[in-house]
Amino acid sequence: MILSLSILIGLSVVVFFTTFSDAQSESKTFVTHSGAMVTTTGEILDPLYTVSTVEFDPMEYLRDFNYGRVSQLSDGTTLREFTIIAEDDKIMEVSPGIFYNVWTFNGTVPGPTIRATEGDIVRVKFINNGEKEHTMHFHGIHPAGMDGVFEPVGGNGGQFVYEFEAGPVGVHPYHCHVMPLEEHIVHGLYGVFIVDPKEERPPADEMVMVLNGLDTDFDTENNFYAANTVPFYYQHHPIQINTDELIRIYVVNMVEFDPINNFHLHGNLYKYYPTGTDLVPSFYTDMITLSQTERGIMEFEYEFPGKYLFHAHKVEFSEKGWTGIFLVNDSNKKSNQDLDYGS
Ligand SMILES: [Cu+2]
Repeated sequence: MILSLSILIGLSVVVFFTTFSDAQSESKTFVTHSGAMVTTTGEILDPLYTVSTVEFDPMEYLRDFNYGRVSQLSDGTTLREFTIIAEDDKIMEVSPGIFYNVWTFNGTVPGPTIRATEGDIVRVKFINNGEKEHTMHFHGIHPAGMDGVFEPVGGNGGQFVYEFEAGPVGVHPYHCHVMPLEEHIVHGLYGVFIVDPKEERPPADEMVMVLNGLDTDFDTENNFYAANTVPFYYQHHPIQINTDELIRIYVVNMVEFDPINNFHLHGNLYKYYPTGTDLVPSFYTDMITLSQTERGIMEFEYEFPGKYLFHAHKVEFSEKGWTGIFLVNDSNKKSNQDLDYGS
């Protein structure tokens, strides 16, 4: 197969071809827009030869929970069945003019948020329609053979069924675990797995935020950061919430290359449950720090209506996209249209 090697990153990067073979481990040399020379073994796809592009709506993803196809086993246990399809040939315009080769679970980055109750049986039919080998590695408790590490699933239709009991209670990442791991993760093969306690948490406006980075020039440094993939999305499309309503955020840090990330909320503090495994919060704070795959549950209510920022307090990350706004509507007013939230 002849690989077409070309520009992936819009007009900002010039690519010098060093190979036209399918020897994917060979280095390719780039000159970045700032003039630096970088060498990479990263995958390069030519958008002109890519059949499909990814459409991703971060607002829809935010509150979208996939509970699977539900049935009962003979002993009364709840069975939740999911089908997850991996692909690695899609292009997404992650920021205006910036086209990136995303590797996807069910067509998006992050993949779907999989949700079950502790003790349910989770059965995931995994289909690899990519070119490369991929797996699904769930964080949590399960048998070794279900760990998605030593059983790589071949591309072009390879299949594997992951089955395990959901647990422990909390919020966990899942991701591909094929080497080179950072390449498979940074291209987007990850998602969130929520295990609810049998006695449900109090009702809340629930949302998922995956903190991620995009290395669009393959130099093992991120060029963009985001909550839910699209830089600055929630700044330009504020998340509408209500005063005196419990907000619960399942937050997972999937940023590669940088050792830490963090989450700062303005005008408020939140209760924080690390990994979500305890029903009693460990912290009451406006700032948490997260290393790779660290995650937890945040809970808060706003007393006062208005616009409030949330963002990485690591300023480099917020200035490169990891920032957003909560637009808090006044629950006590019938219409919030006339409210002046400032500019
Ligand atoms: Cu993979």
